[in-house]
Amino acid sequence: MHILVINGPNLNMLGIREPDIYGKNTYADLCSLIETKAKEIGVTVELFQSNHEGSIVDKIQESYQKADGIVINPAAYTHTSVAILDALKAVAIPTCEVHISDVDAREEFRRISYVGLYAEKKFAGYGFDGYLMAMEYLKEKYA
Ligand code: CA2
Repeated sequence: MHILVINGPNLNMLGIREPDIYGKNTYADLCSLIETKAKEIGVTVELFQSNHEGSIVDKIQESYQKADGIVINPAAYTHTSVAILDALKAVAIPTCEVHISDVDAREEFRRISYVGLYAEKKFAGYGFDGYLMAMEYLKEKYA
C-alpha cells in the first residue's frame, strides 16, 4: 500500500512559532515520525508540503492510480479550497483529513472544511499522532 501525505501552507514552519497551538516539534520531526510509522505498519509513504493551492491540486492529480490512500492536512486551505476538494473527488482515493489542533474548538471559521466533504475520516486535536492514526486507519481498511 502506498500513502501520500500532504501538508498545506505554513506547516513547514512547525516548531518555529505558535508552539502553544501546534507544539514545539518541527516539520522535519513530523516527517521522520511518519516515515517510522510507515515502516512499522508496512506501507510506503510520500511526503509533500506546499504553500501553494495549485501545487497541492497538481500533487493530488499526479497521485491518480498511484496512491492507495491520502492523508491531508490542508491547513488554511481546509476552510477555503473548493479546488482541493474537487481534486480529491476527481482522483477518488480514500482520504483522511488531519489537523494538529482541535479545529472545532477554535474560531468559528475553522469549523468549515471543504476537504471534509470528501474525506471519510477526520483526526483533529491529536497533535502529530493524528497523522499516524490516519495512516493506521487507511492501512486497516484498504491494504
Ligand atoms: O490544526 C491544524 O493542523 C491546522 O490545519 C493548521 C493550520 C490552520 O489554518 C488550520 O485551521 C488548522 C495552520 C498551520 C500553520 O502552521 C503554523 C506553524 C507554525 C507557526 C505558525 C503557523
